[in-house]
Amino acid sequence: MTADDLATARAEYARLGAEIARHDELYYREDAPVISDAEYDDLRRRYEALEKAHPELVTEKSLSKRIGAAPAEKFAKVRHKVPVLSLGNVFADADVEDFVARVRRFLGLSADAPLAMTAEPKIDGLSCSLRYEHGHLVQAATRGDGYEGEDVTANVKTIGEIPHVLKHAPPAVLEVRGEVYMTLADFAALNERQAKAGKPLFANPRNSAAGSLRQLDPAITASRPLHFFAYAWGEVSHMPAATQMGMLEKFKSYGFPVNKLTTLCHSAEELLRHYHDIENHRATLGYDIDGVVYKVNDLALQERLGFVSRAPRWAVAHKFPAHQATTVLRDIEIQVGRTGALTPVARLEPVTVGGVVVSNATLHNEDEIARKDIRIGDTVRLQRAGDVIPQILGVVLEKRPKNAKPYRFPHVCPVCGSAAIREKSDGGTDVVRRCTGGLICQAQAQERLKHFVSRLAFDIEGLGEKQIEQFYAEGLITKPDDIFTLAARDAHAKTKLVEREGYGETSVRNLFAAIEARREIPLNRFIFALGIRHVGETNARRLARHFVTFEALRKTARAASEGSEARAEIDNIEGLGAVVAEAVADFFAEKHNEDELDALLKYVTVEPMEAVASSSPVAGKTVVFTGSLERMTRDEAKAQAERLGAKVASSVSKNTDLVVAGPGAGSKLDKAKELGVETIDEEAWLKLAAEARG
Ligand code: 9MJ
Repeated sequence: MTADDLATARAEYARLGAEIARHDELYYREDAPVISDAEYDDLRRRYEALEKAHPELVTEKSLSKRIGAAPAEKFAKVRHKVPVLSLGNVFADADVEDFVARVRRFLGLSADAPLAMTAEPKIDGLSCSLRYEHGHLVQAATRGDGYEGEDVTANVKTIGEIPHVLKHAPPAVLEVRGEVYMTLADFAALNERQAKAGKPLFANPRNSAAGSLRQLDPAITASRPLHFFAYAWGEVSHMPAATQMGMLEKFKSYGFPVNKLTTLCHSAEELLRHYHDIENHRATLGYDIDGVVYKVNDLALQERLGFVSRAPRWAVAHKFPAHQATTVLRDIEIQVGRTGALTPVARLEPVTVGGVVVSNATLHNEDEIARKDIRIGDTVRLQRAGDVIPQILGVVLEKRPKNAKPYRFPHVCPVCGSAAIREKSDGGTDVVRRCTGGLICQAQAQERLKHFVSRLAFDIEGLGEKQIEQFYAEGLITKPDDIFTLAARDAHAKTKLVEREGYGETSVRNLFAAIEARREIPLNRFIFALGIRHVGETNARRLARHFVTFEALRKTARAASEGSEARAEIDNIEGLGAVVAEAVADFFAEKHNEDELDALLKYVTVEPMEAVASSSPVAGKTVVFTGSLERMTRDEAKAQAERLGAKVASSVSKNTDLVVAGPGAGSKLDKAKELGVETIDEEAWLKLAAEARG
């Protein structure tokens, strides 16, 4: 080799190195790659080939030598020890009165008994859970799906307002939760910098806070001015206060910012007064809030109130009114969903509503279009509240063009041509028109696959809606089990995945690894993934907790014909009921669903539901309450039993383990005696519950 050859190689090596570094920067730091994975892999290959041919080129500065040259591809997952709560929303003043009345009713408080509640501004940022051990920040995680978030410790440590070490003797273990946010001024300045650098702009302060925190490079987070307000907690080794207000004061003493506008109120009237006060000051705060959160102040009462699904009964978010605008309806398109529902979607002349450009809105169903007499070409009034899909409120009749035609809702599926019908039931005619094509309808099949891989179901990284559409169109994935044979088929395929537009070796490898990782899946996710009607995340969890294994659920569901014991068993699971029981039975009665399950279970292992980790003597038992209770309301008793890991049923059967009978108990008590089921009174129940709590 001549000196010239070596000089050429050296120049090429330097050029490639710089180019790869630039693409790393674009990909990892700016979230804006400009080349495909395949092109990137090719650059890397050429770089490595040069190193092999000319080892003398390699220096300490070479990409292959740089420790941590390629940042971690994604954040590690963090399982929240205590799930992060979500809040129920209300919009109207009357709903706030209902909330307070509901709390009083649940606790059995009279209208004049004192009940203190906090009212806190609802910060529109990104919720975050900070774990401190012996006063030191050891982990920070995003909310994620509430059960599992992302480890953003390094990034959070760059936020000046978040203490690394706490003051004033905090509990040994303390998880502080709150909102990371960006001020309006900093948001405007950041967007100005983005614009100058020719980079994409952030839509609002919340997105920019999220984008800034979820950076793989903490140096970028550090360059973005983020703030924090503490308002809640997760795991705490011993509670330092007995009220919400007391906890906020403690947080402040430990060194956290807490929101000054939080006040203690004693009635719905006072809550509303404070709400309207905050609403009037909203524009002068300097940061975005989207409502006011009300919380029962006494933590012992919060404990008694408990939860419905993941939302506490003791708190509610009172949202500010939605933003409105008017625009022109260009067209109505029909989308066919997973269950065949035909949903009309309004295609609109794009318009800004509360800072967000809207070009689509939901029209709900055909009755809604008829009732509002919405015609194509009409000028319509539009509303957007929080992060819900924009809605069309009605038509501005004065602006109706002469040629506007009433809309005729299709009676056949626009995708597969099958009849689309409105089911009749005891309650009348369903408002939703559904395609009767089932899985022959490509839209339904595709939507079911999208649901199957979605975040709360199989959650396969790299296999989202876009990829499902692509693979479905090519016939590569047309049913769930195809996902798990994709890698094996690809190994023998004529055209391999890597040769496809948008794919490279890295992304294909990652996709196959992500699929592999999901061959084992928790039961609740698996049930949710099946897309059974009326079985969302919460009901999937209820079924999983009740049946523990998939085999047990399947056996009962198969036997759950109308009027059977098996149907009653599902119906009786707390929170389910007849409609869900019927939907579950219907799903397992369909041969194609059973075939699909058999195919899928060849590749997938469903993990049994973890037993309720509790020393509670009633964990896993089925309890029935009957007669009147004197020390607590029926709702509270049920909630308490569930917290102790028991299942609460509404009727007594041979599956019942324990009946709690108060005065006036009638036929249920008789049945319990007849079946020899253990029966106790309210006093004995309360003793049992106290022992269980330790
Ligand atoms: C916000 N976003 O400001 C809660 N929040 O409490 C306040 N969020 C909350 N509280 C329990 N102030 C769950 C969420």
